[in-house]
Amino acid sequence: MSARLDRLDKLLNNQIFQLQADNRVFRALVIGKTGCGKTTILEKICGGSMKYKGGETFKRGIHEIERELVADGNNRFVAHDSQGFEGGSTREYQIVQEFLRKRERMPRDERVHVIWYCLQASSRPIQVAEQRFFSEYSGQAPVIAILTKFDILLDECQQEVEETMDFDADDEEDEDQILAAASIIAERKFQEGYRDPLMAMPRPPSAVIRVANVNVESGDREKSGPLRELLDVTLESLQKQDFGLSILFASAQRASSFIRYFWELSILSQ
Ligand SMILES: Nc1nc2c(ncn2[C@@H]2O[C@H](COP(=O)(O)OP(=O)(O)O)[C@@H](O)[C@H]2O)c(=O)[nH]1
Ligand SMILES: [Mg+2]
Repeated sequence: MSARLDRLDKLLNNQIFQLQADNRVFRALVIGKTGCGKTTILEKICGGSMKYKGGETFKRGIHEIERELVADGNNRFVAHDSQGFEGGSTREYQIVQEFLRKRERMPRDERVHVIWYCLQASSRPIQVAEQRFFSEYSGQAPVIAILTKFDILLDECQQEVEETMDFDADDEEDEDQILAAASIIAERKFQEGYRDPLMAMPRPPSAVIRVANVNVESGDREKSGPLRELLDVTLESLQKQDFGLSILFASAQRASSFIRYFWELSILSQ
């Protein structure tokens, strides 16, 4: 299986890809507070550690958001990073708005093709920053809201269950029940605390998803595990807008080779 995948990989990389999308770049803006897991997601999606393009020679005085992040060996997926609107920071908010407006007037490859808005899972409700962004955003790029570190929320729920219910955490059967109860509570927190309120905003995201254990190495060739839903909803929202963009995303990402093959082959059969 793996050898066949490798052959297909080479074939697609060397031929089809160059025919279909030579030199085209997929561009994402990732918004979220420092430490919420943005870089970890990007590294999985882009297939390597993220570095600023142009490195040290980059012009001074240009805001961080303008700097292009790419993974080693993959120039096709370019990311921009915003630290989010901590405490409702108006300045960063304006910088993001201006960046998006400016990019919309630029040539195809310079535009932002998707926005991943990251929020770390916690017991806190959505903040002023999110309320503002999802009330006012009117750009072209689809926005996916991502609740990060869902595993931590699940752990917290598990502790809650252990403390409040009459279970013995050392008993295997009880352990299964604790986990089942904790999953239900965590899922409800996700839906009622994040998904429903965000989807009820005046300018709701295309989708609200959660990701867990993105930082855990799976050792699996198909690395997409924790990010499968992110890949799926991103592809789906892009496809609604512009089929070519969804192909571009599928071939620029490095988290799932299956998705890459499937979408690249779909362009051949058009
Ligand atoms: N528990 C947990 N930790 C994560 C997850 N994703 C990232 N982290 C950790 O959170 C920390 C900050 O992640 P990073 O990607 O650098 O955040 P950034 O500042 O938003 O770019 C790192 O120590 C990561 O290993 C996750 O899904 N679950
Ligand atoms: Mg980072």
